[in-house]
Amino acid sequence: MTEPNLFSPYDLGGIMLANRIVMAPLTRNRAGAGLVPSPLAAEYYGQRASAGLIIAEATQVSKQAQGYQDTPGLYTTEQIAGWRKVTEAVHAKGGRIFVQLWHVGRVSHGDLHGGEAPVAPSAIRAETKTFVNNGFAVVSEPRALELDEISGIVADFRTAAANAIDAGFDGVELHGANGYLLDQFLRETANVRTDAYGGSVENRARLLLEVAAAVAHEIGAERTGVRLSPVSPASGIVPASNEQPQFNYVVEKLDDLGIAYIHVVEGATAGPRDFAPFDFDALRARFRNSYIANNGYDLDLANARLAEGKADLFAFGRPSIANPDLVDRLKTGAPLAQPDIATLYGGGAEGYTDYPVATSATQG
Ligand code: 8OZ
Repeated sequence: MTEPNLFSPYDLGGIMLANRIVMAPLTRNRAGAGLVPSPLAAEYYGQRASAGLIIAEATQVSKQAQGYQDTPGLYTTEQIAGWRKVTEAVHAKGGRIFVQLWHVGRVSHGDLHGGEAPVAPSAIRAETKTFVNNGFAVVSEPRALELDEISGIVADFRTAAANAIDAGFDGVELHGANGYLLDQFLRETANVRTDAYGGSVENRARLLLEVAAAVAHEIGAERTGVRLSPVSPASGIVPASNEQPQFNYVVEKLDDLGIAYIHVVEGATAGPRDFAPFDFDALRARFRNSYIANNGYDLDLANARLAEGKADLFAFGRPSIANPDLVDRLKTGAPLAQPDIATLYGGGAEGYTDYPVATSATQG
């Protein structure tokens, strides 16, 4: 038998994927009124259903979880109904789709919260901007979450995961990356708490692990994944000096929970892979289920890492935007289109559902 490659089927803990190519979660800021995914979202994800797995864009678990204008939610009946159209479009084409659940924490603006401060592990403002009122704005000063508020955040993730299954998703990915709430708790540069949720490797990991356990209990560990970005400076997070022991511990504990996968941004998100020293193989070695690798992969690097057993699945972000037929293009060697930066965030069909396939002969 020939060795598996990027185009070989894959058994993701009982969910059969047609290939090893994953559409990474991508924020597009096109939700409609009530932060409901629009009918265009169903068309957009349906067009990309030949990926082995789609991970739908970061989606709020609550109103408090929002940090940007027009990003979708999964906490109202209308949002669930909107997402159901998306999952039906993908499943009708034989695809599989998870959704990424997030709480942005401090990466937010008071204008999204009736003038109230966004919440964070500690009252430390991130050096970053967000997109609100049709423009970029410096994020607001956050307030530290009270200890008795934390169980409510865990419950919001659990409810949103149940809603995701109700909406027809095959599973959920918890956004533990890119400087958002769960990542903020992991970092001694954003979390200076002195209670059970800060002050040590174990304590900083507690919220992420409680959320993962609650979601795995609610929908099944085999339908639960977690995204991590150990050295990424995304959204103003400052990687600390202790990332390796912190993330080794997190992954050991996620392995104990038996979740389906970890999805690791290797290097700086959408930036250099060698941004900072970090042993990603040490995470892989600590995790028995699937490892989704992300950041700057091309076909050759992905196949090389697959052959070495360093990863099982490969998530492509920007290439998935401009190439609805990414799988075919990688297979045939057709050139990859580049996304139009001007239409990445917000707007309608332009730069969203109007990217063409390479040739009509390869349309599925
Ligand atoms: C780009 C713009 C807004 C949000 C991430 C969810 O970096 C995001 C995001 C990306 O994970």
